[in-house]
Amino acid sequence: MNVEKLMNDLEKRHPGEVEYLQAVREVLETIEDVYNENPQYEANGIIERLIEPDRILTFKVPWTDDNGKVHVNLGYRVQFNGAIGPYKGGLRFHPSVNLSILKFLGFEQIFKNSLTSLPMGGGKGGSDFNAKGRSDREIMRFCQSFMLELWKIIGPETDVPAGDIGVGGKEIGFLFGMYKKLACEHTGVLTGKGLKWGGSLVRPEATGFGNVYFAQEMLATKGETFQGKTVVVSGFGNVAWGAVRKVTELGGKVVAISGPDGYVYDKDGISGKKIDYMLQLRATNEDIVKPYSYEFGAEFHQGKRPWEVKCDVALPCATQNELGKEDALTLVKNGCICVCEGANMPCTPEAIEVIQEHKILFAPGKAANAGGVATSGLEMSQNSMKLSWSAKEVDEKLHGIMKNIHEACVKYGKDASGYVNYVKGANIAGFLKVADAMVDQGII
Ligand code: NDP
Ligand code: 2IT
Repeated sequence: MNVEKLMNDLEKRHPGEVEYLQAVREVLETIEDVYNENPQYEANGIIERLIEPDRILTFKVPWTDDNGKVHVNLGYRVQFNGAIGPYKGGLRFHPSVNLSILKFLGFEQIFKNSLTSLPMGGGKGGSDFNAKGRSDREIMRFCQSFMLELWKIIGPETDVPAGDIGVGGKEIGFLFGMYKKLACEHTGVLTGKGLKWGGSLVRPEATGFGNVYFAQEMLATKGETFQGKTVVVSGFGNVAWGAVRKVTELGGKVVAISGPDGYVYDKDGISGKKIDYMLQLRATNEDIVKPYSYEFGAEFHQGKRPWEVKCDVALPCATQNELGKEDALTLVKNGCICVCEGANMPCTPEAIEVIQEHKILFAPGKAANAGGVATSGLEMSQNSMKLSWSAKEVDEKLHGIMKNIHEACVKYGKDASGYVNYVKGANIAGFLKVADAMVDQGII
């Protein structure tokens, strides 16, 4: 494999798709040795086939607002790789959505889903729709219009979307309702469904819980636990909420959460009803975290990121490239011992370099946030069997999956000095299974 040639060719084909190119480069650089040691991969053109999606559906999404005005958004579904199972991955509704972002997310999803050990291929979709300030009826009409196109290429055995930024239980409900009407069937075509109509217990908190289970395993390699640790979390959405809950349960103290408007510093720790309040904040559709500060008398730092707060553990749970080199240097200076990504690709490559150089524990999202999609996989199993597991059963399975992913990262990522490069470990472990499946299935 010639990484530079592959990257040059990819960049020529897809100029300006920076997030996608960033995600591909990281994988190529870490799997290069394993790839070259297995000549069957080169012989089958595995990497050239893996870095391009199987197909992309692009469509327009016209909808009418409450005043009768017509709006047109763009909708996408990227079906990246289906070697080990139906395409699986979330839908993101956010004004910043474009093909580069969805391709980076779909590409990462291939390895993440492989790591879960469940039979799921990689995919992602979404729209540049902005829900901020929109009424529920407007969101409903948008979701219905979106599904009017999407339903043609999804199905419980072909492609199973779920939530991501801007898509939670409410949107999944509207999307499911429209799919059901169009397909005339009630199946597990989406995950993250309501508990009364096919959803799985623990799915809402699964990404955050899984992230903290993973961090717990990382800390254990150093003989550490969450007990008494100071933790900083970014974001205040689905992932952040679950992470804050689990850290608190394990005896840690979360002192900061953040939104696009800035961060909140609560020296007493975010626990109990303060965590419930995070859900209320999110549900307002305003996307600001500031109101937390007057509700609970905490400090609010306008326009700032939370990484300047001294902490033992950092959990970036908002969005891609939100933690840069300077932030990483600040974390190191303040004695942080573990950075565990809850979001997808929140740390820039330069930040990861700083963290790894200082031999601080670092886990990439594709390993450490896999609990969300893993529990989606468990929801699919329950839907297929037409039964529901208890919260305890799902949580135990989730916990077991996160421990296994950690083990796989250690197996493929530990270097001669004993330091675990989780980025390398996750990429290799995730890649091998998919690559072998592609070899078995022929060049198609
Ligand atoms: P939410 O929509 O609940 O929260 C996301 C938060 O990030 C919002 O506050 C949002 O604010 C902010 N945000 C989004 N895009 C940007 C941007 N470009 N710049 C600055 N802030 C931004 O999403 P989730 O909690 O579901 O997702 C958070 C992260 O976790 C994402 O990276 C997602 O891909 C990842 N993830 C989610 C999983 C899930 O099951 N939901 C599973 C695994 C990973 P605003 O809209 O104002 O920008
Ligand atoms: O990034 C992710 O893994 C998700 N948004 C969850 C995907 C899913 O299918 O549950």
